[in-house]
Amino acid sequence: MATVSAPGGTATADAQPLTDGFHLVVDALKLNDVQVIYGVVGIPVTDLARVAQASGIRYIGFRHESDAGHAAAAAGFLTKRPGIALTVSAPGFLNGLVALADATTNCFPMVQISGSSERHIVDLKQGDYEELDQLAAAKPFAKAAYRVDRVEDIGRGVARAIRTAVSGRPGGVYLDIPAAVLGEVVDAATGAASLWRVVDPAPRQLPAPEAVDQAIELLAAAERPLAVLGKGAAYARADQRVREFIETTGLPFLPMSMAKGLLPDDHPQSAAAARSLALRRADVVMLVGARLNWLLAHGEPPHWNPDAKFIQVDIEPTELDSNQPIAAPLVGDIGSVMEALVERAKPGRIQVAAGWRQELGERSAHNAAKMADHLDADPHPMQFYGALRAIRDVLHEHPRAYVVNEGANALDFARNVIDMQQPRHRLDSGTWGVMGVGMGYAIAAAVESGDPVVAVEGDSAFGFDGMELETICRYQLPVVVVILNNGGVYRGDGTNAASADPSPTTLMPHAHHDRLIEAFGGKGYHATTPAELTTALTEALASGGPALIDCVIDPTAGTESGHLTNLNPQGVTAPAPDTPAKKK
Ligand code: ADP
Ligand code: TPW
Repeated sequence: MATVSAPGGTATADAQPLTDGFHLVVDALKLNDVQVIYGVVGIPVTDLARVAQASGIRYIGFRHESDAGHAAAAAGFLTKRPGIALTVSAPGFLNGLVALADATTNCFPMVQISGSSERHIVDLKQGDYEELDQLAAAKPFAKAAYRVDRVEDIGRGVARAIRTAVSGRPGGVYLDIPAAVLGEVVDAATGAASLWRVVDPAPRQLPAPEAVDQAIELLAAAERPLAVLGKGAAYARADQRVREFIETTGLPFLPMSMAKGLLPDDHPQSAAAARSLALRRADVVMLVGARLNWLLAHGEPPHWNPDAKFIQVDIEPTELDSNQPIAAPLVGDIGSVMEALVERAKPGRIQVAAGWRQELGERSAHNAAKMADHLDADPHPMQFYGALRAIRDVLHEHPRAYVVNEGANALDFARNVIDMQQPRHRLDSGTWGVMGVGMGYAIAAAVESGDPVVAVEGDSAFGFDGMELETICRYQLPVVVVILNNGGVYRGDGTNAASADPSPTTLMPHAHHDRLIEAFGGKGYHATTPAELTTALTEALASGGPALIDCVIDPTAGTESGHLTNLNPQGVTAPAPDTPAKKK
């Protein structure tokens, strides 16, 4: 049998040029502009990564499939094209599934391509190497799941996966390719003819003019209007149109965490520093690519004005009315909707009363002054605020830098302190509040942009994917990981009243995470004061190479679950929480 060793197939003496499933998958991805694959190799996909590299696609090899999947998801968010994750059968596939589900939850487009074992053995449960009905397993967790059963369907499967991932509400798509299909050999011309390039994978979806007018009416009649910008608005890459609408109307706006920077955080219309007041008082709220889910208290009092009327701009019609009545549905893609709003709102039609602007402005100034007091205090041991002020100030010198952020307190504090000036430059735990996205997101941001990345991590959060430091070093990525190390899940000062073992929230006290990166040739720093942190971060960013700063935070700093303490259920027999250790 002819061997197939080069993309597009090779010819033997007088035979037809041949190709195989591996090459066809790669050719189909290339045809659809895929430039990077994030994955972990093994049977049966190792050659797929090799063929991809030989074709010019970049393959980034991870240490765990979750991290590769999170990287693909972040790449999807950052580029508006589906990120590609590659996994091996059964366990590798399942490891990747968390990220696929998370991408779907976050509305990020990605495709998890996984090899799988022999179909006929799997289907009769005969006990194959890494046997699992992966298609069935993926379905509940993905926007869609497809399997390619014949080599001639590879082009169709890739096209379908790409279109499904990015069209409408974006999400995670699973594409199952059994080993036998990857290894199947066909003649190269037939193979090439079976591939196609997806035309306009995420077509514009225009809103109906009367729906636009209805929303304008509502905004025009409002006394205290407010726009809430979500990560869907950041994803939509309609930056100018969003800005034009907000600025021509003068609407106060609140950015959700991953929409920070869509308009700069220091924009005069930002109501972020008066968030609670804005939610409680607004009478007409325009949601732009933001769901009324738990992150927005489901639109309910007492957080929200009980009489608030909602306008919702979203590409997904079934999202509307999921929590509150939507008085003005605006279904369409954000770019088209914003364009229509600007076109149809006559200049001056929407006005924001000076009193409302003043009310928000005064509360913002008051809250900013309170925050400044915290930031300016310089207690020892270091608190979250001191560390974050140092990080914020260094980042002001690096406007191109991406910020990745996870943890509980580390997330809550950093979200408020670190201001963003650029759209899509902040990636965080997202809709599910997932720990362990940090390294994958940081790697994707660095790979996709070439710009520096600062990952601000709780020490527990970092532990979920810390081995990817090796990946960061192997690819020499400009990633600086800052660990806000208070020695615990949440706080680090818990003693255990129930057992001689460490308390459930305790992590190793005095851990030197900086030594981990040194094992792989990266630069480690240990900082115990904001000044040391400033020096370390400045130097690390200047070097352009991989670095980790272990930033020692007071173990008593922070609260259980950060801002979400109230979500911990309190049963009748709730055990005593970990008690803070007595100071010696
Ligand atoms: P946040 O967490 O920032 O509030 P969500 O993830 O809850 O944001 O909401 C994002 C919303 O944006 C989703 O409902 C999704 O359907 C929507 N969306 C995503 N892309 C687009 C787009 N291009 N146009 C319109 N809506 C979009
Ligand atoms: C995949 C539960 C939420 S926050 C957190 C955990 C384990 C870590 C908090 O400690 P950290 O931050 O990172 O040190 P800080 O600043 O408060 O000290 N598993 C997954 N996701 C979640 N959200 C959890 C567990 C959790």
